[in-house]
Amino acid sequence: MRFTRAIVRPPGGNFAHGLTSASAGPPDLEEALGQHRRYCDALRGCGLELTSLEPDLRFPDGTFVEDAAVVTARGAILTRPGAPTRIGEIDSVGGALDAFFAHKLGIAAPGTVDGGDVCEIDGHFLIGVSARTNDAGAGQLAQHLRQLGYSASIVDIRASKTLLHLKTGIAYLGEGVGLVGAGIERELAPMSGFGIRELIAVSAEESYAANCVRVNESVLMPAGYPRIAAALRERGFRPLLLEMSEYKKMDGGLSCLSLRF
Ligand code: CIR
Repeated sequence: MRFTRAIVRPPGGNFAHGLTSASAGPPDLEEALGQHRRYCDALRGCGLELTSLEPDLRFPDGTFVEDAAVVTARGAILTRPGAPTRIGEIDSVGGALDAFFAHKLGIAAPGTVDGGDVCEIDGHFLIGVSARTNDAGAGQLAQHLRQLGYSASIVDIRASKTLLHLKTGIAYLGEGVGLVGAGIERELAPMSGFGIRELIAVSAEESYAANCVRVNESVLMPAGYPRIAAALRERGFRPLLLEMSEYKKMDGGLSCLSLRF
């Protein structure tokens, strides 16, 4: 799918108060803002027009806009994030989506969904049940997606202690090629059923690079993972490297900093 727009939100002054399981120390706000600016420049360089939301100090994790919605070519679905501190993030993201989508679907209690648990593979949506997305939420989302004319399947990743979200461990890059992190191949075996012709294995040392995003002709990927960058180049992809160190400290992957459509 060709993207023309994205929604982003720079981190606010209390970014360091967000949720994290990493023990890498607090993020440096100035550094994080610089990395965010370069991320936005990269999206613009791929031809996208950006809507940038104001930081909101009520939501220190609000920069991870991808978790608040699932946006497809045929419609947008507001999520209901699984972390109680993040549920209110959907209001401003929903407001921004109103400019582009006439109708939005939603996830109702007791369902929870984080957008980071949703991976599109050419019109098929893989939905991860995780610590954030529950069975009820995944079921509602699958129904909404089917209503929009897509297919969807649910994969339980709760046994994997290393994955916050499904897309922490997988990415679909287009042309039948995906990335899959080490040690979760079994959980993600269903991926091979949906037109995937090659799954590139990401080693444990480069596991953070399993979260990449294909944006038009480029693949945005975190800097510092040379083997995956080389594997992408070998296959004719154009990796665009972005420093993500401050977001990694907050358990954030590269994909979660934007909603692309
Ligand atoms: C959280 O724990 O919710 C945030 N600190 C990180 C969310 C990252 N989201 C994503 O990878 N989709």
